[in-house]
Amino acid sequence: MTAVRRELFTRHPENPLLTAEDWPTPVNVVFNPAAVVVGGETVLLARVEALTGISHLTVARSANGVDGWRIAAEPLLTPDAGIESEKWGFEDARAVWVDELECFAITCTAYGPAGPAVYLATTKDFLSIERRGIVVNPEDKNAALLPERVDGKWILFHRPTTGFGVMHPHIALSRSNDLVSWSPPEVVLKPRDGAWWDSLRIGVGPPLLKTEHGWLLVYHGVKETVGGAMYRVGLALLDLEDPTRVLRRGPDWIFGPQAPYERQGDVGNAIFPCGMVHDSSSGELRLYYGAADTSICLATAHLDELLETVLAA
Ligand code: BMA
Repeated sequence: MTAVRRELFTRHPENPLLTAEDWPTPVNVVFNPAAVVVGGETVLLARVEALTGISHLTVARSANGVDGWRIAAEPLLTPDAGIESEKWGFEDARAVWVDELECFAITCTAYGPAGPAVYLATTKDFLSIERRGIVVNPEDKNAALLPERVDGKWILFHRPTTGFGVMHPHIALSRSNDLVSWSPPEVVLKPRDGAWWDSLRIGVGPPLLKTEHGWLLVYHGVKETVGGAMYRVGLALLDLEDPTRVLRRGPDWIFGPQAPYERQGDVGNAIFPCGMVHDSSSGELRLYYGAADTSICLATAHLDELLETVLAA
């Protein structure tokens, strides 16, 4: 009997949920959204690539997180004409509710001539935003803040791509007392070697989820192939008190490009998750991801199954 290889996430039958066609103005693509729940509604903060090639971040809201999306008339975060370090746009937001601050922290990439940098903004409602500016200098991206302090400090996961010997960029974390100045990066998770699915570079997906077993890390891993890069998704579990300690790392990817809308697009074979909503009453996880740098898609899983899988690693 042939073993049936089953992915942990199930694609929503209505995928792709959002494309450029759904936008009120002409745009090239919409992808890689942050995802949170605000007042019972699902709020996505989508990366919108305009017909200039430059991206901004715009909110889409839906009562059920699947359809009936209402797209904001104006971007929430768009490059300011006078600021060099964001002149090529804002990309790939992650958002997390922070009890202590009584607001959501949005981490995204600000892109300018010096390279991509980690940018922080805060909001209470995704209607208006407070710009806090660049918190980690280029080249760095794929950032997510933990929702609470660990050992008295804020923890920011990010992915530096410069520095001596960084050929295969890894996931790092920095610590801060004030969300302004951050400690030098400490290594958390490195790409695996050789032919592994996550051998070229890796980065945090959605903000990490606190569970009784540790911080659940859903990350993207890239493999270089003769056909181009393949972006897939994997799991790791980090120690709650010392998140540089990797308790478990799944060997297999748990979600990879299969559907036509993931295989083909501006950048084919890319699954890039930036938002995950956890329904604590049902245990359901809704993973919102960019498909082929072209559309916004949804896949669901159960937290118990993910934990079971990663704990067995
Ligand atoms: C990464 C980021 C993402 C993008 C992905 C695939 O480096 O720039 O925004 O979705 O590549 O192109």
